[in-house]
Formats: sequence, C-alpha cells, structure tokens
Amino acid sequence: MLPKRTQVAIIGAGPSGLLLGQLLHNAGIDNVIVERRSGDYVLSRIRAGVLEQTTADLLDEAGVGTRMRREGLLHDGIELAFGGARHRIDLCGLTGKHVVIYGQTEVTHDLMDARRAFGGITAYEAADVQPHGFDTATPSITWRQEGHTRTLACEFIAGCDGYHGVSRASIPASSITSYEREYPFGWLGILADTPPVSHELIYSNHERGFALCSMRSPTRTRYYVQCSLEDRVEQWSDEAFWDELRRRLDPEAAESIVIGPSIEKSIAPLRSFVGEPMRFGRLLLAGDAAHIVPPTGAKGLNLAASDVRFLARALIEHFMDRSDAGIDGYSDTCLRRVWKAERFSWWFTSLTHRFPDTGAIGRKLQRAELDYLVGSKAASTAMAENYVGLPFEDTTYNSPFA
Ligand code: RFL
Ligand code: PHB
Repeated sequence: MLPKRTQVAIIGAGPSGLLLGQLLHNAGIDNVIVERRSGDYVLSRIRAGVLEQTTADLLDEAGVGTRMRREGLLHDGIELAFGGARHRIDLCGLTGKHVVIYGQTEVTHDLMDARRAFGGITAYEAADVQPHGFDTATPSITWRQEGHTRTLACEFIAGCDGYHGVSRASIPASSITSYEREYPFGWLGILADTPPVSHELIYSNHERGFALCSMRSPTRTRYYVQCSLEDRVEQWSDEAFWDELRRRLDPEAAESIVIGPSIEKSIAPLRSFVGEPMRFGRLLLAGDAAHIVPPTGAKGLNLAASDVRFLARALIEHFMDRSDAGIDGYSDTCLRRVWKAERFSWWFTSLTHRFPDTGAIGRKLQRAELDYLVGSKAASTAMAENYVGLPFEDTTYNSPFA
C-alpha cells in the first residue's frame, strides 16, 4: 500500500535511487521510490562494468555486497594499446588499490532484491512524475498510475532520475548553470558470451578510432568501438563489429580474440555535463541527474555512488542529529569530486579517441602523451590514482604541498 507521506521521496530506481533507498532504510529513514519504467526494463539496460574500491565498500556498507564479493573480478591493472603493442598500467602497484569488475545490471539486481526483502515500496511504471514545492517546507511528488493521480508528501525529494529525468528539468533555468560538451562520436557496444581476450581491460588508441575490450565475467565480454554519431545499430552486423574491433587491436589480441553472436548491441553518445548547484531547497540531485561523463574512465556509476554516499550521510544527519550541515554542504562537497572525475574522463577520452578536427598534429600529440604516460612513473601514477578513484577526503591525500 502506498503511504500518503514519507520522509524521502526518491525519483528514479536506477543505481542512485536504489542505493540511496537502501542506505536510508538501514538508518531507519522511510523512503518511497517512484520509477517511470518497469523493473524488467531497468534491468535490461546494459551499462557500466567497473566499480572503484570505494563503490564496492559502499555496497558492503549498504549490506548488498555479498554476491559482488563472490562473483566480481578483482583487477589490478589495465592495458593501453597503441602503435601495435600493449602497455600495462599497474593500478595496484602504483596505488595499492584495485577495481572490481561487476556489471551495473548485477548491482541493480542486488539492490532490487534487498529492497524487496525489507518490503521497501517502489512504484514502477509511474507516468508524468512531478516534484512540487521543493522551495517550501512541504514538498511532494505526484504521478499517474493505473488511471489515478497519486500524491506523496515528503520532507525531501531526491532527484535520482538520470540525465533525461524530470527533477533537473523542474528547476527554473535561472537557478541552474549547465556546463556541457558533446563529443563528435559515439560508442557502439556489444555483449557476447565469449571468454575475454585478455584477463585485464584493454583501452586501444588506433588510427581507425578507439576500441575497448571489457568483460562482465570469465565467460561474458563487453566490447566497444568508437563509431560515427550517424551510425545506426542495424547497420552493424556482428561480423562487421568483430572485423572492426580486430583491426583496432594489437596483432596478438586481434589473433586470439574469440568471437560469437552478440546478445546485446547498442550505440551511446558521449557527453560531458555538469549542472550546478546540486541542491535546490528540499530537492537534491544525485548521479546522472546532475552530471554525465563520457564512459572512457568508467566513472559514471562510481560518481553516482559517491553522490549517494554524501546524500545519505546528509539526510541521516538531518533526521537523526537534527543538523543541516551535511545538506547545506552537499552540493559543494559533491561537485569538488565531480569536477575531478569530469576532468579525468575528458582527458582519457581526448587521449584515446580519433577526433575529426585535430588532424595529423592531434595524432602525433596523442602518441607523445601515450609514450610519456607509459614511460613515466609519475604520469602512470596520476592516471592510476584517478582510474581506481580518488579518495573521499581528497584534499588531504599525501600532497607534498599540504
Ligand atoms: P540512471 O541509471 O539513468 O537511472 C535513472 C532512473 O530514473 C528513471 N527516470 C524516471 N523515473 C521517474 N520519472 C521520470 N521522469 C524519470 N526519468 C527517468 C529512469 O528510468 C532510470 O531508471 O541514473 P543513476 O541511477 O544516476 O545511475 C547512473 C549510471 O546509470 C550511469 O552513470 C552509468 O551507467 C553511465 N554509463 C556508464 N558508466 C560507466 O561507468 N561505464 C559505462 O560503460 C557506462 N555505459 C552509461 C553507459 C550510461 C548510458 N546512458 C545513460 C545513456 C551506457 C549508457 C547507454
Ligand atoms: C564496461 O565494461 O562497460 C566498461 C568498462 C570500462 C569503461 C567503460 C565501460 O571505461
């Protein structure tokens, strides 16, 4: 039964909304999630695959990490391919940290199971969701479901409804500043039940464009090639995809890659976006609702988790300690970390993709930077620190200038 009021109304049942709901529930704070799509649809979206150590720790803290710890793959390094050879970045040797390979679909699955187990309410297939009165002390949300209009009064609204959601769109344009770059290409990705070509991820910079070899498990692979924004998925047969991928890898990987039928194929545009601030009275944005990164650094899901970590703590402080310090500082705290991930994702995208407008000099400069990156411990360490995820207390990390 849908209650008439709750403490926190959460819009969106992606990883941000579900994780927030779980952390709040664990702290004894009521919440209801309202989601536009069906649960099956949410689970059918194939997206991220790399969890930073801090994201994995947060899933443990939320009590949903058991399967991730059992089935997730620990990766200690990544490989950069260019000039016909592969060069390893020793993430663990350089930072003492690793990443966990565990798909967003599985994270979402685990969060949905946990929510079901505690009897948490999620209203799926909610049409025309609208936040109201978030600049007052009595906010609410409304939506349509099964021919009825539903109203839910709340104390806070968490906008976890992604880039195209209603939360950010409800804020008057004069109150939000947007920073945006669209990249002149997309990623064509496929999922296949084949063993990975290498036991670590390969990011490849090639004349023909970027390619990425990733995985979901020892028997399931996720591969991407940079494509034109005009390309349509239907134009890409599996055979054409595998041929193109092989051309963009080093000879050893191209030779040994195992191919098979795709079980999913999609094209995603690449974008950098930040909307500032992330709080508007009693409406707080988290995850893709507030910012987007191009996927090259695998930061999207991890940034969503870090927003949720700050937001859950701020709301717990409000309800339990009667302090609004966390709510007041929420936007600035998140944005400091968000901009660092935006910078890294933009940099890694710029280094590895073929840009239509930078010409021969652009390619020479990329090659020089890649050579420097793999040849310099300082440069490799900077890359590794960002890839595994910057520490949360990021103003104090062993800076020689501190
Ligand atoms: P999500 O996952 O977009 O979830 C938002 C949820 O809100 C719902 N929604 C609404 N509900 C009610 N009313 C409305 N008006 C609503 N509008 C939307 C949506 O149906 C959805 O269920 O955002 P969240 O939770 O913040 O999570 C963020 C991550 O999903 C995202 O950062 C990553 O998946 C980004 N991303 C990737 N990140 C990586 O780290 N590696 C990747 O390989 C990677 N691939 C991707 C991606 C994002 C993609 N999108 C969004 C186009 C591939 C794609 C295609
Ligand atoms: C993925 O497995 O989907 C993936 C991995 C690493 C990235 C982006 C996507 O940088």
